[in-house]
Amino acid sequence: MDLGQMRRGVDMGPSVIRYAGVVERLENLGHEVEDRGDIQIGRPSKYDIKNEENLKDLDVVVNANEMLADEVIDVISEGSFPLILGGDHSIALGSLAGVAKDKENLGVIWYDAHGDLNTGETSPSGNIHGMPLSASMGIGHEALKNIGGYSPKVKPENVVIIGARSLDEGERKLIKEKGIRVYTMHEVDRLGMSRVMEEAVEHVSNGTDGVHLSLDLDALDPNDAPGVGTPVMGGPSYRETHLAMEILAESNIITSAEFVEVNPILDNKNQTAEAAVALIGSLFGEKLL
Ligand code: HAR
Ligand code: MN
Ligand code: MN
Ligand code: MN
Repeated sequence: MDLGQMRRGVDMGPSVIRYAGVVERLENLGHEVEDRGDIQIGRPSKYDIKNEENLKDLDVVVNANEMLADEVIDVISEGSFPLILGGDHSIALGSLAGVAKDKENLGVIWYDAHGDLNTGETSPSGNIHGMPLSASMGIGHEALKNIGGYSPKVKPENVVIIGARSLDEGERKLIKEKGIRVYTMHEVDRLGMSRVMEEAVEHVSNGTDGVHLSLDLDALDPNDAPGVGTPVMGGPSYRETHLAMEILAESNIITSAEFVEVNPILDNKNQTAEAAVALIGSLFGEKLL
C-alpha cells in the first residue's frame, strides 16, 4: 500500500522486508511461519486525488483495508499471530479492524514519530496514513471508522504512543481531550527507553485482552532508518528501539504486530528493511546471548 501518502515506493516495503530475511529470521527462532503473500491493493487511475473532505484516495484505501481486516481475522481464527508488513501506515486501519474484532479492550502501542491522530478536518496533508489511530478510536470519516463493519476498535485509555516528535495542532488537542498516554521524545530522553517501555507495558496491559504493536519505522532516528517518507530528526536509535522490542518480548503481552513505512526508493542499501527485520527478531525473542 502506498496510497495513504504521496511518496511512491512504500508499497514495495513488504517485498524488501522479505528480501532482508524476515521469514528465515523467525524460523531460526523456532517459529513456524506462513507467508500469506501480498494483498492486491489496485491502482487508482490518478494518484493523490483529494475528495471534498480532504481525504486522498479514500475508496482504494478503504477497500484495501477491508481485505486486510478479513485476512487478519482469518489468521487469528487459525490460532496464529498476525504479523503485518507495510506499506504506509494507513494499513493500521485494517490491522486493527481485524485484531480488535473479538476484543473488547485491545491495548495498542503506537511507536511512531507522529501521532497519526488527524481527521480530514485537522490534517495538513489529506494523507490517510496520518489518520489511522484516530479513526480506530472512532474519530473521523465514517468509511475510515467503520472498516470491518464496526467502530471503535480501541479505547483512548488503552493506547500508548511512543517516540512522538511531530504532532499537529488538532492531534495535540485530541491527546489532551482524550487523555491519551504519550511518551514524546522529551520523556524518552528524560526517563530513558527502559523506564518508558516498562511504564508503557504496565499501561497497555492493565485490563486489556491483547496488545497490538504498530511500529512505524519513521519512529527511529533517520540516521538509523533513512528509508521512510516522512523522516523527523531526533528519534530513538536502532539500539534503543531494540531494547524496546526486547522489553516487549519479555513482557509477553504482544498478540499482533505491524511494521510499516519502509520505502526502498528512499533507503540506503536496504538498511531500513534490515533494521525492521532485526527488530522483528527481537520482538519474537531473539537474544544476543
Ligand atoms: N501529521 C502529518 C499528516 O497528517 C504527517 C504524518 C506523517 N505520517 C506518517 N505516519 N508517516 O506516522 O500529514
Ligand atoms: Mn484460512
Ligand atoms: Mn505512522
Ligand atoms: Mn510516522
